[in-house]
Amino acid sequence: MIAQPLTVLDHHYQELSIDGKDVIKGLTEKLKSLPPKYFYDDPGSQLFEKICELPEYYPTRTEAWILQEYADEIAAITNCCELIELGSGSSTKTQALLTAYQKIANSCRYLPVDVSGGILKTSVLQLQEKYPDIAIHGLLGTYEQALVHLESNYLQSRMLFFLGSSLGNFNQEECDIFLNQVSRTLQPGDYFLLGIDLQKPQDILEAAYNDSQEVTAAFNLNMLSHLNWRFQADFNLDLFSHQAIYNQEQSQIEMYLICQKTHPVHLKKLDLTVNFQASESILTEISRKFNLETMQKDLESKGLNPLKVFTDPENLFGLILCQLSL
Ligand code: AVI
Repeated sequence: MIAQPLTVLDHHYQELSIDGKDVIKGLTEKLKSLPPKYFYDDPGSQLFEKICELPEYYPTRTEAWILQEYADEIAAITNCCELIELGSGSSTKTQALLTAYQKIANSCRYLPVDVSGGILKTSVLQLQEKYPDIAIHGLLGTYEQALVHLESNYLQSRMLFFLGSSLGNFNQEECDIFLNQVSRTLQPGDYFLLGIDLQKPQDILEAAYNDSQEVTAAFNLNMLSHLNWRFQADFNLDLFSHQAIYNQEQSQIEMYLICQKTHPVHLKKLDLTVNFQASESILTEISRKFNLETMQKDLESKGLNPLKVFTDPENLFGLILCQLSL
C-alpha cells in the first residue's frame, strides 16, 4: 500500500490554466470558439459520465468490450512493469488491463494521470483495494505536465495508454505535438496503446452526439454555466442551443452552441463584452474520426510502430498497440 496516493505535478496548474486568455481569444475571433477543457467542471464531468452510458454513444462500451476481449493478449505481448494512463478519469475501462497484468506481473505499477483531483483520488483508493499486487500512484496534472515529469523519472519498461478517442479532440497540429511528446517519454522498446473512434456513416455519428435524452445538449450548454461562475459571466442558457454535425470532408463531429437572438454577454472577470448575433455559432469541440491505416502510418512516422490492431466485430472503434523503435 502506498501511503501517499497522489503526486500533484504543478501546484499552480489550476490557477495557470484558468486565466481566461483562451476564452477571450476564442470569443473575439470572427468564427467564435471555446476550448473543450471548459466542459469539465464537476457538473460537466458528471454529464460526461452519463454520456458514456447512453445507448447512442457507442465508443465507451465498444472500447470496454475490446479491452475485455484482448487485455490478456496485450499483457502477454507487452509484459511491462509500469502502466501509465493519460486522462484516466474513473479508470473503469482500465480494470480489464489491470486484471490481466495482475495475473502475469511480478511487480507492476499503475500511474493514472488526470486533471481532476477528486475523481483521481477516489479511483486510486478504490483500485488499491481491488488490486493489492499492483502499486498504484495517481499523477494530478495535465498530459503535458505528466509527460514532462515521466520523461525525467524513468524507472522500467513502460506502456503508456490514451483511451476513449480523446486524441480526436485535438486538431492535427495538437495531435502531432502530443504524439511527439509520447515518443520522447518512452524508451526504445516501450509500448503505447491508443484508442480511436473510427470513421462510419454520418447517421450513427450524429445520433451519438445528438442523443434523444439530450444529455449531450446539457453537456454542451453546461460550458456556459461554467463560464458564468468562473468568470462572472451572464450567459443566458435559454438563448443558446446545441448542435452537433458531422463534417464529412474533415471526418469530424463539430459541436456548436447556436445563439438564438442578438444580445450582448458580459464576462466581468475578463473585462469582456461580446455581442452575439442571432444564428451565430460558437464551436465548442471537434471530435475527429479516424482511419486505422492512416493512423498507423502517422504513428509509425513518430517512431511508434504498430504491432497489433484490435477492433470490435462492427469496426466501430480501434485500439492500436505500438512499440517505440528499438
Ligand atoms: C472526451 N471525448 C473523447 C468525447 C468525444 O466523443 O469526443 C467528448 C464528447 N463530446 C460529446 N460527447 C462526448
